[in-house]
Amino acid sequence: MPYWYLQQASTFAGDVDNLVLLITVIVGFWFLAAEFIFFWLIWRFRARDGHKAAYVAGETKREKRWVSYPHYAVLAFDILILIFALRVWNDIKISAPPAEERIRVIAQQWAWTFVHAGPDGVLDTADDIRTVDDMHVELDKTYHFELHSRDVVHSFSVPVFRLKQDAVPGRAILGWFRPTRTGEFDIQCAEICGIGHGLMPARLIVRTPEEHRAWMAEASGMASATAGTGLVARVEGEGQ
Ligand SMILES: [Cu+2]
Repeated sequence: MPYWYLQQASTFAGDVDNLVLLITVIVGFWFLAAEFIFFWLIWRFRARDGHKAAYVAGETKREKRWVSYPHYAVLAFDILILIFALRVWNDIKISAPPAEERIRVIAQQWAWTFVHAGPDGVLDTADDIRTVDDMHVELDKTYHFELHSRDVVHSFSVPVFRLKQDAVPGRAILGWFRPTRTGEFDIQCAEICGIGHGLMPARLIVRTPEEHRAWMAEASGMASATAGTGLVARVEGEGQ
């Protein structure tokens, strides 16, 4: 299943994978069963000497069972999948645990800008840290992200988090995640957003609290060193 080759790095990644596994098992079992019955019928009712072919219109109740019973089964399994899917959807997209920190994600053709709260842990203060194409977060901390787009529809996709959210111009879309594994992972725009869409990846870096603090100290130093040179002013000036 997906997690055999793709790491899980958020609290809800396992729930998404289990849902995919549930659907795969249900669909896989009935796919194999249907193929097995299909080939068995072909073999069982093959042309043989002394047997005349019958014209079956499928009009009697007994004959219609081949259609109606699978219909009932599809309905029952759909409801089962829906129950699990709504639970997972609610946990990821509808309700969110309280935020320990907020992070702003800004998409544009064709780059990602991340606004980190900085050492004080509060967004929109002087010590905010802006980066382009790399997002830095702390292990086991609940983040609320605020997703913006400066131009067209993009999609913020973080496969190891099993998180995907469209960015819509004019809207600030809220979501959450809580990293559960340190390391460097892929972020990719998952919405065709123009000719450079394929050139819109970014990196996610999850660190332990100590390493994260060290990164913040270094990044804050760099920001003040480049302040006034115009190097970062271009990105900062564009706001949300
Ligand atoms: Cu994009």
